[in-house]
Parts: sequence; C-alpha cells; structure tokens
Amino acid sequence: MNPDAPEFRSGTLEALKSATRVVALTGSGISAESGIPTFRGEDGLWKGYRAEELATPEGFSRNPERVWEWYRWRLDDFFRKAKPNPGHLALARLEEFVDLTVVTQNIDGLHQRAGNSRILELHGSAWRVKCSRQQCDLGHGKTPDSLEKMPVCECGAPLRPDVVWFGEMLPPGVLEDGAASASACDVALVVGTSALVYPAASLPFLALEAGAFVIEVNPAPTPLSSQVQECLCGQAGKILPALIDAAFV
Ligand code: BJW
Repeated sequence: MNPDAPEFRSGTLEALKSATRVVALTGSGISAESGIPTFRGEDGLWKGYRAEELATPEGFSRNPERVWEWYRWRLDDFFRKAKPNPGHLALARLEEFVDLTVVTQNIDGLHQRAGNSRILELHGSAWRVKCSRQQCDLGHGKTPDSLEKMPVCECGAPLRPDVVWFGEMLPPGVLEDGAASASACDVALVVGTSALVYPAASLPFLALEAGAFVIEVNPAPTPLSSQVQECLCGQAGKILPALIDAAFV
C-alpha cells in the first residue's frame, strides 16, 4: 500500500461503517509524528537508556534523582513541546461517528489534548506525581512545571511520576475497564504499539476472541500482525485520517 495515498479494502471500510462500538488501543508510535521517541527499534529510548534503571521501582529506589533527570528530559524536550498530530486528531474525529474508547499505553496526554472524551491510561500519566511510599496519600498531584529540584512529598519521601513501571500492577480498574471495552467492541484499531508489553498486549486478543474486526496500523510488523483481519502498514498520521475519511466522509 502506498502510505501517501492509502487505499482500503471494502471489508475493512464496511466493518468500520457498521461498527457501533470501537476501541483504539494505542502505543508510543502514534505520538512519533509529534516528535516523541518510541521505546523499541533503532531510534527507541531503550537503545540508549536502561529500562531496569529508569522504568522499575527498584531503579527509582536506588537513584531517584537519575530517574527524575530522565523524566525531566522527556517532559521538557518532548512532551511539553508536542502537539497532537493528524493521527491523534483523526481518533478525536472518529467520536463523531462511533462510540469510541481510547485505551492508551502512552503517558504524554496527547489524546486528551486532541479532544477524545473517553480515555483509559493503562500506564498512567507523566503529568501527575504520587508519593513513592506506597501507603502515603499526601503526594498525589500535578507534575511541577519546573523539575530543577527533585519533587518531594510532604511526608519527606521523593515524589515519583504517576506511571507504571516494569513489575508494577496497572492502576486499579483501568485494565479491567480496557478489557471490558475490548471484549465489547465491534472494531479494534491497534495503533503504534510493538504489542510486546503485557498486560496491554493482551487486549487485542480479547477483541479477537470476542469476534471484533481488528485493524492494526503500524509501519512494521508485530506479533499481532498475523492474527488480525487487517494490517495497514504505514504511519498513523497518514493512515488514520484517510481511513476515517474513506469510511465516513
Ligand atoms: C508507529 C509509528 C507511526 C513507529 N505510526 N506506528 C512475559 C509475559 C507476560 C508479561 C511479562 C512477561 N515477562 C515480563 C512481563 C511483565 C512485563 C512485560 O510485559 N514485559 C515484556 C517487555 C516482556 N509487564 C509488566 O511488568 C507490567 N506489569 C505487570 O505485568 O504487572 C503484573 C505483574 C506484577 C509483578 C510481577 C509480575 C507481573 C507493567 C508494564 C509497564 C510498562 N511501562 C513502560 C514505561 C511507562 C512509563 C514511561 O513511559 O516512562 O510503558 S515500558 C514502555 O513500553 C512504555 C510503553 O507504554 C510500553 C509499550 O511500548 P509501545 O508503546 O508498544 O512502544 P514500542 O516502542 O515498543 O513500539 C512502538 C511501535 O510504534 C513500533 O511497533 C513501531 O513500528 C510503531 N511506530 N512510528 C504508527 N508513525
């Protein structure tokens, strides 16, 4: 398929046109065209940074300053500068036509800024902090504008980003709501994820098991690609607007 002028099979368009409930399962690839790095692949964050040090509770306990330095860099150089791209905006427009739930692994807040109304954040948000002591409720709040100094809770413990690191449970209820949406949808759009990180990667399979038509949008194949009804190979910012125009406009 030529991603500059995508064409879609009639079965794919029919599935979308006749859908009542749609779920969009998104990963970091949807924000790549907003200038935010993905995690895996040639230019991915995990090429230059160690996930064990930066995205685990153990890494944070060992060196909270180093973890905050990494998040400060991502917030200041990417998240604060980024704008929703045509892929995010197409998903916001999709709400005009179907009952849409966005279930995202992203922590960048770009789906909210694009205007989607029902968003489940499986891996939390970079725009919130919480206390690093599990029993403390004092520290929940907005991420400070300046992270020159590491933020500290009223209780004295370091605050941490309110995100989900490896080995941590997802926020209570969010995975369950995402699973319920995936199991109840007519069409699932799986956009910009390598489909390697669980439990998020299980959601497209729930949709498939429940009989949904699953459309993957990704320039590269993933472990999901051979299982789904349609793989649209290309960038989300090109494919999604064209798909929604072709189905509804
Ligand atoms: C484009 C594009 C364009 C590029 N358009 N597309 C074995 C089986 C099952 C589970 C496990 C297992 N071994 C270990 C686990 C558990 C672990 C896991 O899954 N590990 C795997 C890596 C093996 N999972 C966990 O630990 C999770 N918790 C959990 O399981 O709790 C239960 C439990 C507790 C205790 C013990 C055991 C179990 C938590 C996972 C948390 C992940 N956290 C991170 C960081 C979040 C905070 C932050 O951002 O700072 O989440 S890691 C990182 O990966 C981030 C992402 O959300 C996540 C997924 O990455 P994503 O979004 O898919 O990005 P990429 O880079 O992988 O892919 C980008 C894609 O976009 C590519 O395909 C490109 O081609 C594509 N693309 N440009 C469209 N323009």
